[in-house]
Formats: sequence, C-alpha cells, structure tokens
Amino acid sequence: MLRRRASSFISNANKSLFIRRPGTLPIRLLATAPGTTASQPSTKFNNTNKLDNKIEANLTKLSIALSNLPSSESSFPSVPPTSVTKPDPTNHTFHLPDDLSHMTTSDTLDLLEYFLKPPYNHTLHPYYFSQILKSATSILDSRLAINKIETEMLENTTITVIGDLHGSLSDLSSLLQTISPPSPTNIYLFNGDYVDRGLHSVEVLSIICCLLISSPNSVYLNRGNHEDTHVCKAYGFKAECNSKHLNWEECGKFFENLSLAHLIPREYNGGALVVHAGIGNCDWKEFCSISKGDGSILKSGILEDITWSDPDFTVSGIRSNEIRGAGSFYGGDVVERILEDCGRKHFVRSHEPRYNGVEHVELFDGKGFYTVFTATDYPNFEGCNLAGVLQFNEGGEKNGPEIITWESEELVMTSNDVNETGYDNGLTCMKSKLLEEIFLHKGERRGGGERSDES
Ligand SMILES: [Mn+2]
Repeated sequence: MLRRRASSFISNANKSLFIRRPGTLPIRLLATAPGTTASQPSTKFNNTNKLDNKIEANLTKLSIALSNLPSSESSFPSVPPTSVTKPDPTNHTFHLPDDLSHMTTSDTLDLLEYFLKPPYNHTLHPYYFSQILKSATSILDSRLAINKIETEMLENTTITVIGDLHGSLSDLSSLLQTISPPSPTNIYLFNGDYVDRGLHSVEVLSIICCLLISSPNSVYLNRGNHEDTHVCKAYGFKAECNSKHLNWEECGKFFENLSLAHLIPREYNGGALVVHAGIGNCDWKEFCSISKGDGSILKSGILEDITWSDPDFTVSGIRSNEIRGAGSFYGGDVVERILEDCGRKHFVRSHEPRYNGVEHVELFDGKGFYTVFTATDYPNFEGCNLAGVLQFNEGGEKNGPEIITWESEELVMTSNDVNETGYDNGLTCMKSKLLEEIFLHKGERRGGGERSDES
C-alpha cells in the first residue's frame, strides 16, 4: 500500500522508482526523467573531493593532531554567528514554535517546503538552528550507545533503515515522498553520514533533527564517521555553517550523543544489528560495553571500527583497513559470529555507495548482510547510482527485509554564489514542476492519518 501511494507521487514527479525484493529483478515502474542521461555528472556533491578514503582518514588524523597545537585554529578561520537571539516575528524567516516539544511532523514538512522554495537559498535562522540542536541532543542523551528500537507492535509497522545522505536535501525530500514521513507505524532509522560532501548539510541535519523532535518515538539515529567535528572540518560542513552564519561548534554535542548501533526487534524479519560501517576485533560483550563517543571517534578502537570499517568476505577474521587508513576489514565469519551472539538474523551497514542503492549478500542459514546508501548521483558512479533503503516488516519473520530503490530527482544546480571558501552557498535550483508535485501531495499525506503529533 505504501508503494502504491509512493508510485503515484513519483509518477507525477518525473522520476523512476524500483521496488525489489531480495532475489528478484528490479521492476521498473516509471520512465526516467526527460533530459537526464546516465553519464550526467553529479551536481549535488563537491566534486573537488576525489573521495580518496585513505587521504580522508589521514587528513582527519592530521586535523586531530593540529587541533592539539595552540595555534592550530588559525588555519581554520571561523565566521562568528551574526545573531543568536530570537528573530522578531516580523522577520521574513521560517519561525518554529516557541516550545519545540509542540512541534509536529507537519511543521517539519513546512520547513522542508521553505528550504525548497525559490530562490532556493533559504536556511534556518541561527537561533532556531541552535534550538533544534539542543532539543535533539536532549532526546539523544537518554538513548544508549547500543540502542534497542522499541515499537508499539502495531499491525503493519515497518522500520526503514536509511543510508548516507551526505547533505543531499533532494534525496531526503524524495525519501519522505517515497516512504511517507515517520509515524508510530513508520519507524525511521538514519544510519549516519548526514553531513559533508553535499551542498545542503545544514538543511539535511535541520530536517532530521526536526523529525526526531516531532516524532521522538518513531525516529532513531546512528553516528557515522562524518558526525565528527574533526572530519566535517575538512569535508564541507564547517564551511557551509560559516557561510550560513551558524554556530558549527554546537553540533559537537549532538554528534557525541548519537547512538553507535541499533538493534531491530526479532519480530521484524528476524531482526538486525545496524551500524554505520562495521565491526572490529571484539566480542559481543565488549561491543555492548562501549559508551558514546567523547570527542573524535578516531581516537578509540571499537568506535573507529564501528564507524570506519568495510567488509572483505574474501578473507576471514579481522585485518587493518589499509585502503581507508582507519577502521578494519572484517570477514563474513566475523559477521556471522556477532549475529549469533546478538540473536539477530541480519547485519546492516552503510558507509560505501552502491550502484543499486542496496547490496545484499546472503550468509549461512538465511542470514543477510546489507549495505544501504541513500544519496544518489554520487561521484563514485559518475552521478547515476540509485537511492536505496531497507525496510523491515513486523510479522515478516520468514522473509528478508524489503529493498526499495529509486532514481534521483532531476536537478539543475547553480553555483553563482560561491563564497571565498569556494563553497556553493546553497543556491540550488530545483525544477518548479517537481516542487509543485511534491507539495501538491503534502495535504494528501496529512489527510491520510500519517501525521504524527506525538511529543
Ligand atoms: Mn561513512
């Protein structure tokens, strides 16, 4: 039913949607947006980065070392926030409720609409950005490092794992269209890497925080390797905050309060262990003993492994990850052992882009290993990879989770407001027809009983 509704959205929005169950070929429902070609280069990400992962880790470690020097900050100039006081009601900015505990999913969709309206350069006022970070951090504070997703076990409840978004607001927008906004029967688990590389990390992080605040029992967040002030200092988020006059340092507390792993209950396709990247050389008992990160995640063995590692099923056991220069390579035997220990059937991670959005590797005894990546047009694939999410269904013990993928929305990006940092200031032009279609249906979604007003 969700898929049927999603396809009617997508049809009007000039995009393609694939729905694939494990072991079947994708079903192409709709035509590719006119004017797009498979070889079209990505315009959503900072292509000056060649995504060399070893350089990424080495740069981060260098950044950590530099940060320990007294004068190191001089090489990373900050733009101080222009204002942290509440904007006057007459200010033509987007205003959030005074008491954020009263914020609804509808308010969050209004904010998304504001971000996507012409002239395409809207962002949150520094006061509200600070307020939502504080509110989201206080919700995360009560959650465990290895957190269990609790659901009300309502009929037809789904838990959807969302992979890296990397500042791609259009992919977050199409996610909300495709699987509908979070609700008590539509649980979201964002699996890290919300910021860096893309042009709208501030807006992506703002919408994710607002979804968490408006639906705290329906939204869960894992920490990725880019939710680290040392990493996002080098990969775009800090520069973007500076260009939008936001206090970047306030994000540090939010990052440190993110959970590192989530357990999906066994009633949902046998359950799953979900981490951003992987696991290292530790048993389940050690894994469960970790606490949330304090400062950089590159300083601690287990945290670094969870957020930086990659699978290598050609070998068994654990070995150092010489490609990234951080984290480990782990074999299928390591995954199978930890699944046995935690009593779950599937292992889900993100961290690496996949051409088809989701990659599934079948392990022994029906157990599954999944890589989920949700940002489209990623530079690794010349800008033509699909978005993917993985959906767990209540009562679906006998089957695997459902893979849902779709193509990117057609976008026209401009960079005519590049500031001195070389960073596009957020002037993203989306085709007006697409925008009209997205928000034409927003009222329908609200009317469908999916609006969440929980606080
Ligand atoms: Mn990552």
